[in-house]
Amino acid sequence: MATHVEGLVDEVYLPPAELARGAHCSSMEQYEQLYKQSIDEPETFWGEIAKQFYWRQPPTGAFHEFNFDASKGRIFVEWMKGAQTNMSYNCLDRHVEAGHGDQVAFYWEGNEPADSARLTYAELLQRVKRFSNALRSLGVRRSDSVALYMPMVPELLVAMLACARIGAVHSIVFGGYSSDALADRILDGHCRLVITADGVWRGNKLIKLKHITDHAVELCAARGHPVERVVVVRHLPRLHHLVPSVGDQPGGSEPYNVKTGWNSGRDMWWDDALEGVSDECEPEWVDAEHPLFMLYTSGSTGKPKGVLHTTAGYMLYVATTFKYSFDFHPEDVYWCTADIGWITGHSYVTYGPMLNRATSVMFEGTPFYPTGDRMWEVIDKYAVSKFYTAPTAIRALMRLGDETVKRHSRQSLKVLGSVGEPINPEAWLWYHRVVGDARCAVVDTFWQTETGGHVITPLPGATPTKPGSACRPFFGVQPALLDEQGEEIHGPGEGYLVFRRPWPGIMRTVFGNHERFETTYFKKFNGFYCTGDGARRDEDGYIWVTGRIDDMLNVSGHLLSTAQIESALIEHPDVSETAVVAAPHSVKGECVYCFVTTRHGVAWTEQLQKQLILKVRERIAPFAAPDYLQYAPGLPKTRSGKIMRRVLRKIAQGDRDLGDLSTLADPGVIEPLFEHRCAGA
Ligand code: 6R9
Repeated sequence: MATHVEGLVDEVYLPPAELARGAHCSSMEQYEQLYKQSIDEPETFWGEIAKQFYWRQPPTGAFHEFNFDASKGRIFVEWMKGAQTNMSYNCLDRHVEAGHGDQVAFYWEGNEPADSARLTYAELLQRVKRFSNALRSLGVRRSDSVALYMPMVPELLVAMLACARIGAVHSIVFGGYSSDALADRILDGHCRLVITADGVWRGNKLIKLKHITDHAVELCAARGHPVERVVVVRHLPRLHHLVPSVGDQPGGSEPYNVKTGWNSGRDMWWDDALEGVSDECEPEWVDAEHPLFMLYTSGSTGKPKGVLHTTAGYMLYVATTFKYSFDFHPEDVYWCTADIGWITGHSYVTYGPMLNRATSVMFEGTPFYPTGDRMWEVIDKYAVSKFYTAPTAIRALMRLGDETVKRHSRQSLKVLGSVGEPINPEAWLWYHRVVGDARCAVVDTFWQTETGGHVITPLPGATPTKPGSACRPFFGVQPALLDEQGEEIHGPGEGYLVFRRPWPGIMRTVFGNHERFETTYFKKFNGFYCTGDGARRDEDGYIWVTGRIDDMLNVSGHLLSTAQIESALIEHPDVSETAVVAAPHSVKGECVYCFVTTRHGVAWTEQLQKQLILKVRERIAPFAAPDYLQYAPGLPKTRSGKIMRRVLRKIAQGDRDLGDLSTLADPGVIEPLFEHRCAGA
């Protein structure tokens, strides 16, 4: 990493004066005041915010109830129970009825710069109503779950809002996952309907979504779960094919025939599903605690968890965090580069911006296609003022040099957001000085799929920022740091990052497994929600999230569990044991480093390594593929047989300072592991 910025890292960056002047929160005094009210009087604080939304019925009982202490019974969180509302009504009808139907909701920017479209709030509402009726006519009812395996196209927005409109629960699976991973999620979520597309170009690569879905549906059938319907968006033919024909890959000769494997009793084009449906669609009025969506996240056991979010609390929370963290104003053009398949896309591409009636950019492509200028071109094309991306993208773009950025104006930019993993100070400073010309606020937003929205973040018009720190808690959020014994660390110090009480956007359960919800998040420390991250608090009360302290890896902002990768590797008949650890990576943040012990007599060949990589790609996703595979004649274990991952992490980094080895059963395993270490890691 560059060292020329040393010294600046300790500096504090004040909110840009111009931004602070008109900001929703424009000083730390105001922040403290609002924060205090959110903690002392949550009902008044959130009750005031609730007034901007449409409620069919007000809450019937307490505005807010919860139990956060597993020793006192079942964990639960409720906001505004008994109130009735509808998310799609609040995202769409509310704005159209107020006369804003002609406002652009989304500028859609395709993978090819020549492909673009715009969608107003009124158009989107009309499409959502029609597709809601299509879903109903396909038999989807309130509380049914629907799987969405789609590219970043307008139909994805339409599908998710249509589910919300009819009270169905969407379960979006990121379009980069394999058929195995998709099948696991369809099964676990009991989805009988899957919405997908023929395919999508990501840069130069064609992803055959329909074929992947077909395979996933077969896997589900083999496991006793019939998927009744697959609705397919016809996306590829409407694109400008500057990319070499609809061939397989650039230079590939096989044309991609989406109709191969078409099952006419099951598969249906999106447009055909809309045939003859009505333009009118009364929303399903649902309870405040009615499920809105589930979204799978990696679990430390290896089995993904369906994180379940409900309606009202999530609505209050994503709307408010969006408004304050980006200091959103009606004249803004906002762009979040995340795929909707991740929580960042759910909360800050779809729901947060739409609840605030924002005009956003929705981007199908990648930062590097057709060139590494793409981000800056798009920013100038739409005059983006609020930009939100991930540290891994920032680091990759930083490598292309300052010139690539500087030859574009970027005058419209005001706030630069970061999310997904800890941002290293060098990348933070580059983002601030080069991308933002030192005149924009950088907001490093810490949160999780489970938290629904930002929980620790600066506010751009108020918070003096420090490069690498997510700064202070959002309204309603009370963080604490605990040591291994669960004792609270007051003042400066480092420990487990936990939260003392719920805010409206926190997850409510793990779909179909409430017990797992309680054990994963609440049983480690009674009375606290445990994030699984470590953090440090400095003298100013600023929080510095240091990263996962459980068996989780964060590769380019995507969470993966070591167990999940290990179980894919161990399926190979030549493998007897494996251990996967995170190793530092200059662009991805962390990468996947695997130790593999082969069965007796099996050679460690290149072919075997290729097969192992393929296994992981098939079982999980290409982005989970091991970066390093090292042969391990033996693994370091404690006398009770536990693999000592902390030692393996050091070996992966080539660090000989292994710490306390008194519990190591066989010290003889260490030296050979250093000998077989992968070069370059
Ligand atoms: C939103 C999202 C959650 C994990 C989280 C932490 C890491 C996210 C961060 C950050 C440091 C930030 N993380 N944002 N770490 N600073 N600003 O990414 O959700 O995919 O569930 O990942 O990501 O480790 O626990 P999710």
